Amino acid sequence: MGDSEPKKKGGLKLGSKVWVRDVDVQNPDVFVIATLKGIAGKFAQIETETGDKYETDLFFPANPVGHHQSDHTALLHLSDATLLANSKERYALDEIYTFVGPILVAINPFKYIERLYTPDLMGKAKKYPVGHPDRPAHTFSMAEAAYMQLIKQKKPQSLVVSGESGAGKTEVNKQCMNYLVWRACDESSDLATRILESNPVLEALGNAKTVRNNNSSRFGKFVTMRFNDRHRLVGAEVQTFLLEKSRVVATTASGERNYHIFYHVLCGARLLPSSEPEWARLLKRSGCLTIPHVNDQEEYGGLVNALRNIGVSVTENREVQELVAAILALGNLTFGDEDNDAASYISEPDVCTLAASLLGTSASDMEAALLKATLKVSKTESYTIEQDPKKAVLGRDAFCKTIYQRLFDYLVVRINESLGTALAPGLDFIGLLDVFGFEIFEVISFEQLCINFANEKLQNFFLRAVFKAEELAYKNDGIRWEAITYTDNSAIIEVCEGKDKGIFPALDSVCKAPKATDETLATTLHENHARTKILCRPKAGGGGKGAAKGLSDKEAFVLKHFAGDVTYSVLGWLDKNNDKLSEDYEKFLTKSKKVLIRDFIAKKDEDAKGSKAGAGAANKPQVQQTVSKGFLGSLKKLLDALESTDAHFIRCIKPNNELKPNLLYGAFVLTQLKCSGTLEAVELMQRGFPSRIPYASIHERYKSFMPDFVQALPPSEFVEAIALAYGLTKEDYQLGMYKIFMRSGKANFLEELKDANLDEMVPILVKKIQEFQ
Ligand code: AD9
Ligand code: MG
Repeated sequence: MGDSEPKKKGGLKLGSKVWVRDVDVQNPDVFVIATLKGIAGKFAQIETETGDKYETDLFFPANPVGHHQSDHTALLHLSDATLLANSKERYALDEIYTFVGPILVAINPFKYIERLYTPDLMGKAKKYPVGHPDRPAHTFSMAEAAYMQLIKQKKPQSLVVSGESGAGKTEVNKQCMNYLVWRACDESSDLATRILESNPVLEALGNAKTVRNNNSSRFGKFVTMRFNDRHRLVGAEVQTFLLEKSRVVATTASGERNYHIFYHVLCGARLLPSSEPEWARLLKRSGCLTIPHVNDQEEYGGLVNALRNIGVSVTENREVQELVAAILALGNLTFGDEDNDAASYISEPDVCTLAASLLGTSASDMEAALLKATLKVSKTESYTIEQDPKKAVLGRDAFCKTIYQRLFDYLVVRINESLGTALAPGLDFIGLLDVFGFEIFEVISFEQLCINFANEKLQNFFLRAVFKAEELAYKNDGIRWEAITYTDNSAIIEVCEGKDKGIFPALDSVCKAPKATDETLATTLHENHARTKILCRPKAGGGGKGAAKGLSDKEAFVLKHFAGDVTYSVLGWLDKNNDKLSEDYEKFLTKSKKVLIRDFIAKKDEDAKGSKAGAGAANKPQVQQTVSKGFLGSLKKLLDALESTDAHFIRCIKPNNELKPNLLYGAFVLTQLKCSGTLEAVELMQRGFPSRIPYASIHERYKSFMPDFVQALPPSEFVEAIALAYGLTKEDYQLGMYKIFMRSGKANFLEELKDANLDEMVPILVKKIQEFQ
């Protein structure tokens, strides 16, 4: 919502309470409460409770205190300020979920609130339909809405959960999953266990401690839960995106760890000379070895069980652990002096032998793969060269990253096999999306462009879907709906993926050009987009949030995202995009005696060999194409799937960066509401009938001010009578099944009711009532 809102202050009286943007921009609460003392043109004289007086046009009518609403749209006055005030009032009462019309906002409590997850609450979510005043603002209600719509519309549904790192997306996903299992899974089936046990497996491999979250998911996930024609849950399928595989070999940020599985296997499986994380170079570099309240030894037991529960055999289970241990062993190898040696050698032959045996190969094959490379001079001719230490390190790291990614993909396939045995084509589904939020860091690179572009696509999808949902909300309540136009973010999407000139296609063509460098890419991008105002040159001395200061236009570009300007450094993009494992390493893998490695990790052409499940097709390694093509392909698949659904959105919000309970910073929350498109969605609702106030709540609150005969009216007539008596026209509101829908700013009259002169009101009410009886 923009700051234009205060101008719609019609009906505000002197002496009313208003929110005013604090002159102190550092104030983490953003707004302070004040009293309206006078109005001159569009400016108001305001006095805060501490006695500060000023004149401003940045003020917002406040709602009465002590009447927090479980749906922001039920507030009398709806603005950035009141949305924040309502959120804060609720959060202080441990009411962490609030609707904004069809959207649910969830603020992470950073503490377990037991009463929010009881079977009783699940029962309420099941009992009360959308729009009913007793429907709890809860993830369960969102899952129920999706389920009911699946049944009624006979159409796939999705629950799209978004938010920044640590905002609570994964927890919300699990709550929705738990609800759907409770709601629709036959008790006799062990499907529920298999579905729920897929989470610990995916989290062990794909989650890590970061500075933002002790259990941060480093991949995107779309789980489709499948229902038969009796609406019972019969299976599920997991699709994953963009695993951050660089973490495997480059966990250097202090306070962060590598993937959980490394620590579990190191201390639980006893496959390596030590079970202390200090032993492994890949784990010790960041200096962060443990997570508070997490025991990696115990987690190891949980992981082995979870793997067994999803159907992984004892042998396979062991081979998975051996592969993980092999990566740790490989990480400990050094190859001589990087600055002085022309040819590399292995300084730790025992560790190399151990890595070879864990991978089921001979030590000599392992050594050759690490130290030598085949150089092709023509189609038929090639010779072997020795790697210098720098190249040996790069080759080893690429190998570790690739086999880890393939292990991850393989286990997703195994999970899908375990969840998909009962799947038949054409089953309806509810998709649960747990996707990384928009990222603005100090160093922004290719990975963040992928993430932020995915967010632009999802934002575009969100805006279109909010329209559809608005339409549905009006339809459900029997309200007339006129389509509203809005501006979307198609322009930036075109700048990213547009044919030829878009950033991703340009990257692919620069990668193919001989002698091209990262600088060539930057220059090409600036030339391609010289006329757009969306991709710009970095300003002198930096520019854009999170920009690494001082980057030139040969090294970087600025993109104007919906969530703000971001500077991207193009350093290393050509290598990142061409990320392929060398033929030598590929051949080496085929020599393994381990079934897991030979048959799956080394597998290059999935289609030729055929996947066991078929269900894991989305996770097949994209070997031959560029990273950018593979990413765009899987994003398209996701959006196609989402487009086929009715989407229900859950926006997760992080209240503070300290990960502390009972602490909420207004400015921080507001920024996230903006980035998630929630404020934009409210703005969109503003153009229709944004205030949707249940009859029952108006009746309850105001009836004591009314004469007896008005009190006795049914709630909807009661509300209409007084709305008309207060001068609202038929254009200003519509009556729904449970609520009155009012245009922006038209709910003010409810406040004036308390001061109404009944002697004047009664004759007007009688007349109005007679008119429509
Ligand atoms: V990331 O993008 O994967 O880094 P998420 O998924 O958004 O992130 P996550 O769900 O992992 O965040 O939540 C972070 C932490 O907040 C959890 O580990 C819990 O400790 C805490 N949390 C989140 N939601 C709840 C909740 N509803 N109740 C209690 C919660 N704690
Ligand atoms: Mg997560």
